[in-house]
Amino acid sequence: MSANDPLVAIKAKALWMRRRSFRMVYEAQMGHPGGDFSATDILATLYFGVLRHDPARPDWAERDRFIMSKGHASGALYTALSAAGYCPEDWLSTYMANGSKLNGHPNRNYLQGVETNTGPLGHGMPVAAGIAIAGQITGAEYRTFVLTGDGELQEGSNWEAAALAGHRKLSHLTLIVDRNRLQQGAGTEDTITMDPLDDRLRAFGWDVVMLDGHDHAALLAALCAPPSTKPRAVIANTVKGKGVSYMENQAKWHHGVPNAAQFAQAMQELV
Ligand SMILES: Cc1ncc(C[n+]2csc(CCOP(=O)(O)OP(=O)(O)O)c2C)c(N)n1
Ligand SMILES: [Mg+2]
Repeated sequence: MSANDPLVAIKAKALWMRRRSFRMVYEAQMGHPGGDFSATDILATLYFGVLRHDPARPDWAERDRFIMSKGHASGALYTALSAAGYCPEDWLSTYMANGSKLNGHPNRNYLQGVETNTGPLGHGMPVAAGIAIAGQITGAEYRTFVLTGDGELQEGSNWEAAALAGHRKLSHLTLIVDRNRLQQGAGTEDTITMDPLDDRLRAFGWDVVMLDGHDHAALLAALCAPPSTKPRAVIANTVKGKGVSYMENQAKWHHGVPNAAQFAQAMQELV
């Protein structure tokens, strides 16, 4: 791995994002750190290795679009956008404070780089499908990426969008599923079975790749692969709370917040 290998930058950004987003949650005493940490490596790979974008021109017509459908993991999105140059780092210290542009859930009217407002689950996929259809009609080259939670896929709206995308062969649409097997307070398979998620998506007309969602090289290869003739789903197997020993795979860290000792321990582990 050479110094200008994108994987070196992605790894460094992911570490910074975890440390910085957890500080945001600690200072606000609110947030969704478990889902921030399962998505961090995916977002770091997207923003620092995949997306064709320009923070100086957030409305550039040919930019790749990224929609953070699991909007509750705003700590991961805001740290990625800040590191990419969409807002000054000191905005992060205002997370969820009165008057902040960084709400608990992302708002495109407040922060450039946010493609569409999210938070109510099940909205990102339909919007992403619409954006991909617009690109297909105009012959644009941009690609549209959308990240959903796995519990989020229990919302029926996702499956309407998946059927539409498969039917219209939206080759420039990529769905990434943060497959951490936990939702709010319970396991996905204990709530509504999602497996076999890959076969379900294939039946809807999608190409499907399954990988380790913390493996930057695997993510980079899957997300940079040229479009085929179908929409692509990347099922990213992840660990909710990834990177902090007491948080990993613990449902209570969906929206748990650290005390001073827990925060200090996390900073020791995230190195
Ligand atoms: C329509 C809707 N219902 C309920 C919620 C409350 N909620 C926020 S996050 C969450 C669980 C999401 O689980 P998952 O999609 O697996 O996210 P992750 O594990 O990645 O945090 C719920 C129920 C919501 N935001 N929107
Ligand atoms: Mg989940």
